[in-house]
Amino acid sequence: MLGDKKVLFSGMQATGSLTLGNYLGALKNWVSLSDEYECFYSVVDMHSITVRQDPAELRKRARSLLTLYIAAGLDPEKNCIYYQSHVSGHAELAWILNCFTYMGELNRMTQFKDKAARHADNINAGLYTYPVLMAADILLYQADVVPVGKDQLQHLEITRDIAQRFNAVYGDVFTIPEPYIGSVGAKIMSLQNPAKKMSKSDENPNASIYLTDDKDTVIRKCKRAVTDSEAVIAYRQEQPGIRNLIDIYCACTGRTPEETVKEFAGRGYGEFKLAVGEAVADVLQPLQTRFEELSKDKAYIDGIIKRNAEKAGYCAAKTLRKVQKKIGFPERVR
Ligand code: ATP
Ligand code: LTN
Repeated sequence: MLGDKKVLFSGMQATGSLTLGNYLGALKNWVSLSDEYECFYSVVDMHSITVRQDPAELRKRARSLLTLYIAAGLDPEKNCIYYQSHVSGHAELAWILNCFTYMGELNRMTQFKDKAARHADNINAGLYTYPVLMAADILLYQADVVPVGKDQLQHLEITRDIAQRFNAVYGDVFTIPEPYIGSVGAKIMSLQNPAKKMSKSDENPNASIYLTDDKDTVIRKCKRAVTDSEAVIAYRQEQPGIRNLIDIYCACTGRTPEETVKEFAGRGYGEFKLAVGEAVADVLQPLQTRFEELSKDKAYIDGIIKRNAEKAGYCAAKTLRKVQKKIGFPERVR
């Protein structure tokens, strides 16, 4: 608890352009939860360097992502929006938690196995201990709840295990966090292969809708989406392409799958795909306008970066001091 509110922590990596999957699966839920909790939303740039990055590009993307958090509707006066690398407590706590994490646990992480296979020339120790840094992010702020997409559940599980192990030795130091998975948009699939999740690192640009895509591009991508030859708009497992488009349509319009199936009964795929494209473009357009406006206001964004890094740093230091004391590091002499 911070004040009378429970604490929420989440973050996104500044790698690649954000997709509609990132927005519907994560960012949109963040906005809807932001009144209820004391929120920390981090741009996790320290996680990004587990794969090679171009420095100028990383800096640019990190700033765009932070701006996008605000453009999506997170009020930076009420939510602590900051860069992970500006708060040294993340790295300090991660080191301590490394000493409470077993290699056997890390060996089981599916994201590590996937990324190691994709970056076989750079399987570094950071990629391996990535989940420990993520645990440090969450535990540093004593978060009660962590909104993520389904693919991050395994990392939440290891965070809970590390926290419980630590608490068992030193008493109630860490709050045990719960994951929060939104009901709609939890897993948006690729438009070119509905068996795969929509991902910002997909090589095929037609597979993902990017948050920066203009209306014509969005409609073109929806029209090209892989479907089937059933020629009926139904919400069922056997039609994964259409099902995914229905999920997208519902997440963008607030309608239910049943209402959508009724609305498009007897109509063709072409017409439905156009409606999906228009619904997506209607959601993205205000976000893009706000992003453009905010990007021009350098002083405003700089102020937020500075103030929020201080606020996050203050909260992080409180937990870190407590942990350092518990494990027996010497007290500072003032
Ligand atoms: P990458 O392809 O680089 O691994 P990604 O697109 O999977 O990236 P992340 O940065 O790993 O994105 O995820 C940011 C957040 O967005 C996470 O909470 C994740 O669960 C969520 N997310 C990512 N892709 C989807 C998707 N297709 N549907 C729903 N949520 C998603
Ligand atoms: N691993 C996450 C990003 C992330 C995160 C976190 C999410 C890093 N630290 C803490 C929630 C809480 C990802 O790739 N989506």
